[in-house]
Amino acid sequence: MSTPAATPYWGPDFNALAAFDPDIAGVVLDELDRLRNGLQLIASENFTSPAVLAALGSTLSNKYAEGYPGRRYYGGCEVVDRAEEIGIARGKELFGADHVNLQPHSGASANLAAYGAFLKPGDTLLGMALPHGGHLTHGTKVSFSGKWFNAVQYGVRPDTEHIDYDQVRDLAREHRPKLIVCGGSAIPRLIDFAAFREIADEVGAILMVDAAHFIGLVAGKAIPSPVPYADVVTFTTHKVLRGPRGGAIVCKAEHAKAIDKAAFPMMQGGPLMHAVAAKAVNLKECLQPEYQAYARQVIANAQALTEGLAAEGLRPVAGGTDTHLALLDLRDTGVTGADAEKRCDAAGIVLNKNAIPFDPQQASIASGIRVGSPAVTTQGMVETDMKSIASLIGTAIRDADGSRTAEVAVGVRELVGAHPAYPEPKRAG
Ligand code: DSN
Repeated sequence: MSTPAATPYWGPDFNALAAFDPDIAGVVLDELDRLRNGLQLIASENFTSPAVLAALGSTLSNKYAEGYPGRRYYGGCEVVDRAEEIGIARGKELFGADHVNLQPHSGASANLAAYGAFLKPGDTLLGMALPHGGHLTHGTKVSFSGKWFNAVQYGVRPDTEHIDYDQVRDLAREHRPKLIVCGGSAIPRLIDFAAFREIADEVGAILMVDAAHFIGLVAGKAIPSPVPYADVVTFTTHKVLRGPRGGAIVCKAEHAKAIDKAAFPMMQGGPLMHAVAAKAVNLKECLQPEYQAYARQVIANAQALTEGLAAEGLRPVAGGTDTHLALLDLRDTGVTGADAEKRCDAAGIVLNKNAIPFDPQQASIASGIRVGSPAVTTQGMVETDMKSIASLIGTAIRDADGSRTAEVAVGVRELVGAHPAYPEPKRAG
């Protein structure tokens, strides 16, 4: 049998994988089945296009390209240079940005690079607390951000569950952070970037926006952009944006050198050039007019889903959503987030338990769930489908003994059957 390395190979070839490694081919097919047969409502997930997947599965994966286009530490980079240059140009155009770095392997890596550009160990950063909707890398004690820096945390107001800008200002005045970060993973409402800019300017801090969750909505011109306000914007490329799994950074020209040096060589070695190329493909997709329609529909769907869930007795945190995600307080139903996640999962509805602000439960149980519309919108679902999904979730959550799981699963199959995420794969035999 020929080894994969000896086989002439130029791109994705599922038959080669199936012939050589049926175990992993089976995993790939089963995961495709899982995606096709369930409702994917994880707010941070989406379905990438075949074009993005083709770039990801290409021989660009073979190339070491430490450095930046035209300034590499390896020979033979003249071809992959083109992928990075094209991607950077598209990113600048899409976001109106001075500078783009497509090399971070992930959102956490992008954040580490941004901190590395501006902070030294022990410096103070002000970020949103994870239990209020922030992110691990915004100063949580278990992450490098809370271990290496003096992390001060703000949250939301108890009455409105919107970001408490008075608290942000008070903490900034008291602690004089070198960097303020806004953004997070469970913030349903728009963030007031101008307010953050004003506070950062008052205390002389760098303003970093972690736009991972909502950068796709910015790319689709469906919500305001943080780029004019922030010194640096970090994001992942695989959420609403719909690109490959990975990270990216855009920043003002004056910070370009510091950001590039922090991404490489401070924080990473060789970039993943297949992922960089896939990011470039995705950025081209985002420049198409259809993408703007997609971004608007993502929000319309999230709002319809939230209204439907409210009608099922689930309380929308912060009163609703302006974005792609909603956080629902389940306490009126008497069901925990963990149980709700399990019951939905049993019927093919994939979502996650999530802490709500001031949650009386521990995070592994949680009083809430988080739902998002990016993936189902990619499938072509619209507001009426969201109402059906809300009703299925309501039924699943209240179904303590599992007697209605099969009925909900039928409803799920009907929806995904009408809007397949990907074509049905051909299985051998
Ligand atoms: N884990 C991601 C999310 O689900 O929001 C954030 O990093």
